Parts: sequence; structure tokens; C-alpha cells
Amino acid sequence: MSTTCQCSNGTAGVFAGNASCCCRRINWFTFNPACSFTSDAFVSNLLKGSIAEAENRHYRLPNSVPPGTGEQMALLLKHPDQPEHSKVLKVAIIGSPNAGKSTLSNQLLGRKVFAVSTKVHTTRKRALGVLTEDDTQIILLDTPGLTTPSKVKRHQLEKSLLLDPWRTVTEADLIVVMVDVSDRWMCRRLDFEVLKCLARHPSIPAVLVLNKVDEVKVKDKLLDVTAELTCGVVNGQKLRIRPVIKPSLVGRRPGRDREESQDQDAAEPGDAADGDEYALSKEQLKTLMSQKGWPHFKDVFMLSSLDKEDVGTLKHYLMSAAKSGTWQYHSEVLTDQSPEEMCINMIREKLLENLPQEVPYSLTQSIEFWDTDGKGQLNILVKIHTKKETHMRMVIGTSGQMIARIAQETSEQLTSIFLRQVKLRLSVKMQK
Ligand SMILES: Nc1nc2c(ncn2[C@@H]2O[C@H](COP(=O)(O)OP(=O)(O)OP(=O)(O)O)[C@@H](O)[C@H]2O)c(=O)[nH]1
Ligand SMILES: [Mg+2]
Repeated sequence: MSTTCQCSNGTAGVFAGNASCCCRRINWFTFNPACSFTSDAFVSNLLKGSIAEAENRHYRLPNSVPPGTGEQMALLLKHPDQPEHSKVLKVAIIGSPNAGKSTLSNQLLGRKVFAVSTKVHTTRKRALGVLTEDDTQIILLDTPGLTTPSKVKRHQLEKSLLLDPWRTVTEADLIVVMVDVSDRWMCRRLDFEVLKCLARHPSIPAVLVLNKVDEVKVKDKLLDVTAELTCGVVNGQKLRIRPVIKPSLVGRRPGRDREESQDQDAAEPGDAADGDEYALSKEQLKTLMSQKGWPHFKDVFMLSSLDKEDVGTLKHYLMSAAKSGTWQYHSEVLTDQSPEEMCINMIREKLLENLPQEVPYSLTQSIEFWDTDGKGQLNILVKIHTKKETHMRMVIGTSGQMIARIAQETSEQLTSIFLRQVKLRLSVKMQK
């Protein structure tokens, strides 16, 4: 079974996989529509819920990260080795917590450099990944999930969760908005924080990525979601989608969820503030409140970030969108995170994955020892701080099994990031 869509210009095509509507040419860059309307094979795979591994593909071996801050700094400052006709694109990946932003960034880079977990707020501050192929450099800006001041306060999260996504967008050439379509609340309307972020920067092109399509059983639903989240308009073209949007959903007033998501805090990053050139007025905010989607997306992609082939199509799109310009980094750079930051982030990932709901959020870590020995092995000692004895016991686990597992799993991950043997030891300390 396949689903079709029609644009108002009369062209029609299969609307699935990495579909963007039937937009042949958009103002900002020219894009080959072969990528927008995918092969029957792709669609049939998508509808089956799985996509075969790409065959006969040659991937460039991805870069690794130096194991010392000094070497990493030197690499970041190294003069870019750009070719004569260099191209560049800075892409900010934004969205609600847990939408799959870091998973997508890792998959695009071809190597895991960003922490990923099933729990929200895994990413705590903006970090970048660099993808350099041939004459093109894509700078991926992975951001914390957009949240509100009251949530940050309530869960005692870092301020960077509040500020970084907004700051990151200002430096982007393209915004990728990620939505988790397996979450039925998320796909009813765009998160208000996301909408505000887009409204503050209407001149920066944005594309919508519907992620986790592998979790969606009824693929027709993706068309409804697309219509809702784009207000039925993509790249200035009105979508005519069959089956039509359910009448019950059309014109529904902002519901309880939107009202509930409104923050009580006075100063939100998207609100008007003195001296903020991007601030939205009260009227603009009011209009946004009644909006379910963003009618200015240039394209829509439907994909599973876990799937190499899906992500390959988006990567191709980004590569095609790059503009002539000087590279910002040497082609050997993979990320701007320091080795220590990456270690802390990966430990946080394992804590989030292995400990129950609120426990990992109350833990902090400090690096006590970091040294590469004569054999090239990186030896690290990290202390985990906790305020509760019960949490300490949970981190240690029965006979120390939990802490040993976290150390082992993180060591393996760091070994593949730094491309050398890593031995990580963990200890837990009660904080007064
Ligand atoms: N089934 C499925 N799971 C996915 C997909 N993409 C991401 N995930 C899972 O979704 C969870 C969240 O992924 P992250 O990449 O950490 O999400 P994030 O948006 O970076 O989250 P924050 O950093 O907390 O804002 C992880 O368990 C991922 O494995 C997908 O396409 N399909
Ligand atoms: Mg993340």
C-alpha cells in the first residue's frame, strides 16, 4: 500500500520516506527532486517498517577525537585544509527533549560523539559535530531539547538547557526541527517553544524531520501529521493530501496541552525583552498560540534516525544545500567537545540508561585523574557525587555490579571515540 500526495501545482508523487512535497525548486537552494520522491523499493521498505542495509556503499572512515584537551584544542585551531571550491552549511538541530536529535547527529557523522538515552534531557549543552566530505563541510549543532524556565527550575537543570537552543539557531544556515512521531502528543502540534524559536528567525530556512517512523504502525498517519505540523503548506505550496485531515482535528482551538505547556515564568527566551532584536511581541505570541504548525518549512523528511539509509538521504540533502564558503574547521575535526566533556556525557548516558527515573538527574561527576600511559592506554578516574545514601547504594548496586557495568560500558564507548584502549574507574562519594 502506498499513500499519495498532491501539491497545488498538480504534480503528484509517493509521499513517504524522505518525502518533501512536490517542490522542484525553492528560493534558497536548488534541490534535486529525485531525493524527494523516493523509489518504490524505499517506500515498500518504509511501509514494511524496515529498510534494507545499503549495499555497495563506500563510506569514508570517520574521524576520531584526540584523547587530550591540548591535542583537541590544537586540532580545533588548526588551519582548515579547505579545497579550492569549498562549501559549507551550519545546521542547527532543535526539537523537544528525546526527539532523537543526538541520535540523528551521530548517524549523520557516522560515529557516536553525542550521548543518547531513552530519558529526557540527555544533552545538557550545545555541541557541534563536523562532517567533511570532498569539498563540503557540514557543521551539525546538536542542542538540548527545548524546555521552559519552570521545568529547568523544577528539575534543577543547567541554564544552558534554556539558552543554548535559542543561541544556536542564530548562527545556523538551516534549522532542522525534529519531531518524535511515535509520541502522539508531540505530533498533534509543534511544541510551542519550537514555534517561538522558528518565529523569531523566519528568514533562516527550516526543514521538518518526522523521526521514529519505524515506531508508527499506520503510515497514513504520517500524512496527517505532516499536514498538521506544516499548516498544510510546504515551501510555499499548499499540500493536498489524501486521505484528508480528519474533520474533527481541523480548526480545533488550542487545547489543554498547549495551555498547560505555557510557562508561568515572566521571562521566556522567546518573549519580548529589552534590546533583544529577535524578541516576539505579545501579539505575535498570541498568534503563535493559535497555530498548530509552521507554514514556512522548506521540506519535510520522514525517517528513522536509527536507519542508515534514511539518514543517508537527509545527509545528501544537506550536502546539496551547502553554499560556497570557507570551512570553519580542519577536515580532521569531528567535534568541538573536549575529551573530558565527552567522557562525562557518556557516563551520564549510562547513568540515565541504567538507573531509575529521577536518580540519574541528581548525580554529578568530576574527573579526578586523566592520563595516557606508555602503552597508549588512556586511564581515567571519575568520581560520581550524590546527596542521598539510597542513591549511592543504587549507583554501586549489588556487590558493585552496577558501577562496574557503567564503567565497562563507558570504557568501550570511549575506546571507539578516542580509537585507543580506555580504562575508566568510577567511585561514588556522598556530598554534604
Ligand atoms: N525507534 C526509534 N528510536 C529512536 C529513533 N531516533 C532516536 N531514537 C531513540 O530515542 C531516544 C532519544 O534519543 P536522543 O537522540 O537521546 O534524543 P534527543 O532529542 O537528543 O534527546 P535530549 O538530548 O534529551 O533532548 C533514544 O532512546 C534513541 O535510541 C528512531 O528513529 N526510532
Ligand atoms: Mg540529545
